[in-house]
Amino acid sequence: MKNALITGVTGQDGSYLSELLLEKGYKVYGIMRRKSKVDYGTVEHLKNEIEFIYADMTDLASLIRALKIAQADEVYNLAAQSFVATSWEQPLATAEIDAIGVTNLLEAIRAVKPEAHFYQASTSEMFGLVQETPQTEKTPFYPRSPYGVAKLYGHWITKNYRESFGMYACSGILFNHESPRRGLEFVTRKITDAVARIKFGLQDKLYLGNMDAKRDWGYAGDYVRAMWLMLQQPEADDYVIASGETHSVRELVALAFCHAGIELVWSGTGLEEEGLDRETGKVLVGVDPKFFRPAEVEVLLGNPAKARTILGWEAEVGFDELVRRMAEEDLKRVSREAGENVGGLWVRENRPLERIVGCK
Ligand code: NDP
Ligand code: GDR
Repeated sequence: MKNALITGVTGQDGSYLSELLLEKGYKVYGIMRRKSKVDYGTVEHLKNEIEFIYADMTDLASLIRALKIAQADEVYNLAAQSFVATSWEQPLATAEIDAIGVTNLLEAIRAVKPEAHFYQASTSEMFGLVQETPQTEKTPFYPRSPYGVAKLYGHWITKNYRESFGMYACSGILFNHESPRRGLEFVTRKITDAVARIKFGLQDKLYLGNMDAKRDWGYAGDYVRAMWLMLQQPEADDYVIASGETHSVRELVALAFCHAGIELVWSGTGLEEEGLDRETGKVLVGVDPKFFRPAEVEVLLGNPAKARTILGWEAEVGFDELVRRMAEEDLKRVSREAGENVGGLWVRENRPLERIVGCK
């Protein structure tokens, strides 16, 4: 039996990765921060299967202690201040956790278990102002946020420890990946949650920032498989993990509403842009400048050819299916919260009412 240590275990990816490793027979240790109340986040359902260790990415001593307890064969560093918008509000905390934190963890591994295989959660945000499309492992970086800059440090220090000390250290350059477990602050989940709340009368309108932004969105369950595959190779290396498709925020909004049986029509431009319910004429989507970023990453599109060839990795869930899963989970949850069972249809058939056929 192998031992794995996951930082960021209570986040979206931590939960899918824990499920994968437990299924494969690993003993899973997860790093957790001390909070005012115990909060297992996305791994509440696994709280008896994961062994939790209190530690923090900014506290080297706690990471050394975690390594000593876990004696991990594989270490997955998923912990981060991961919300790009917050990185302008807390640039120093972001750097402490997302940049220096990686060195803390690498030092802890070097001191306690230097032969461990290490995974670093790098990101497409490092491409930022993109220098070529689609982006590959060889595309030059140009980060556009304090988050992207901090992650770029984490990326290079991982490569540097591989080259300097011969450590088995990999970076996965993962493009956006989402799921019904995504935090509500990220745009996909903000949208699917709002669609459900609007559908069941708990919210009037959804306000967004830059709807022209385009992202290469995939499904988190597929992406954690790639993390594991990276650590099973004979040599450590870096890989782009992406869907190879890009879609705008506006497309995602329209598709999510479609899954709730609402067809949107758009009017106006820029800050005046609105999305209206075609049937009722009610304005359901508007723009709020507070959601724009000081510097934006306009478009991302990854090429996962290297991962396909070397790791044999393929995404199983495409964009349409991803949005459908997220919308339906939120519609189910909110319908329960709203106490509205819509004649029992949600619970019985597990699908939305009056769904528009062929949502696209
Ligand atoms: P989440 O925001 O869902 O999870 C982040 C995790 O990091 C949480 O468990 C959080 O714990 C933990 N954490 C934050 N600060 C610290 C700290 N100081 N010490 C210890 N733990 C801490 O992120 P995701 O699951 O979406 O992403 C996982 C990783 O992958 C992140 O590093 C992210 O930057 C990166 N990434 C994500 C992509 C995506 O599209 N999801 C794409 C590319 C990279 P707590 O519950 O205590 O807050
Ligand atoms: P991102 O994800 O910044 O790509 O980082 P997010 O979902 O926050 O934004 C995606 C795009 O949508 C635009 N947008 C909005 N975003 C949010 N959150 N809220 C809004 O109201 C809104 N309106 C428009 C944004 O401007 C942006 O262009 C995610 C995180 O998971 C990172 O940790 C990870 O590294 C990258 O993906 C890859």
